[in-house]
Amino acid sequence: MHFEHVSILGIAHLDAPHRVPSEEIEGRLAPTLSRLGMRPDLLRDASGIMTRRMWDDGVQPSDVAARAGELAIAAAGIDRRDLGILINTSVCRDYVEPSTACIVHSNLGLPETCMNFDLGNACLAFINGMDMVGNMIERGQIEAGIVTNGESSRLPTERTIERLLDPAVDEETFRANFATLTLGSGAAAMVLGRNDNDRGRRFLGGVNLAATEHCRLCYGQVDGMVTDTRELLVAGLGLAGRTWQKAVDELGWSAEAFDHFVIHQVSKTHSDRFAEILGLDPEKIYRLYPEFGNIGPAGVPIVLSKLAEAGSLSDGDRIALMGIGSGLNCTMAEVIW
Ligand code: MYA
Repeated sequence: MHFEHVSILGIAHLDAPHRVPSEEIEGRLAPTLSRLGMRPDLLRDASGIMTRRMWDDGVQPSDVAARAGELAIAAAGIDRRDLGILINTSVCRDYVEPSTACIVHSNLGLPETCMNFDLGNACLAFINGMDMVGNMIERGQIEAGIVTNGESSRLPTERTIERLLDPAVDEETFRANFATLTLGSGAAAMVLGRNDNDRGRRFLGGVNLAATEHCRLCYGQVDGMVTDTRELLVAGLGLAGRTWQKAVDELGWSAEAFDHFVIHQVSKTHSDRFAEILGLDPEKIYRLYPEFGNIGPAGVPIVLSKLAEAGSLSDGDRIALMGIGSGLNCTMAEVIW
């Protein structure tokens, strides 16, 4: 898909206030790490994640998604009555029903004409949401829309630590639960609209591929995630490589042509291997995971927002948004700043 009429009008993120260092988690898990003969600094050393953030106890995904939404609407400088759709893309939800989107919609005081729903696709959902809003703008169905996300890793992290402290836990169980300890919390939102009169930053859309034969490599519930980390890394890198090739073939992409690669943030190993396999300049990849961990679908928009906030983006910069979600699904899309 190549959009001609879609712009990012406003983007914003929120960092959760509480820093939870990996060292603290390793300290709590010391009896298990020692009993299983694992290094005391395993989490920091293997994943490259030094700390992650958490919200106050009791904060709901909709609370922080709406706060990020409010900031993105302000940044876009539009009247919220012009928003034709809100898509909430969090993995975390307030309830099974109603949708988190409708609570965000209510918190933001959006009009009755603004359609709203949740879109779930693991860590890929935010970019999928951008695509859906982009499609509706491109065909003239709406003038503008908003994608929101609020993730809270407090419950799965706490429950996983509690479970792993059970003296009956063996190495296999520990390894299957390890990825849960890499999760972090955060929120992001983006307003997209028609780019008439050269408003905003252009969102061009991109390419997608699925590899659903790997749908059971990483599965989560509200209180924890079970992951085959080795197989997921191998299958994820394979899918990312094929998706990149599709972008090369269909969109004429080349590694040299881009100024920034905004990638899904999982761990040091994933980022290093991803850059190596695709031949990307590692200097063009902003690394969120060391300080914030894996914030799921919020990771890509948070990095884009942080780059913009830091003044690291110049007019005309070509930015690749590269997402991959458990399932597995992969999207690579382009923004021209
Ligand atoms: S799902 C979220 C998935 N998240 C993770 O898997 C994060 C955690 N994983 C990692 O950090 C790496 O995969 C690890 C392996 C470090 C696990 N439990 O050389 P190694 C030890 C405990 O074999 P690597 C999502 O986001 C091992 O014993 N310890 O490891 C959606 C050794 O220790 P020692 C473990 O292969 C989909 C050390 O680590 C475990 O380099 C994402 C190193 O061992 C374990 N399970 O990394 C798809 N495993 O030295 C991914 C190993 O003491 C896509 N160890 O013996 C990838 C592309 C990303 C960008 C894409 C953009 C499009």
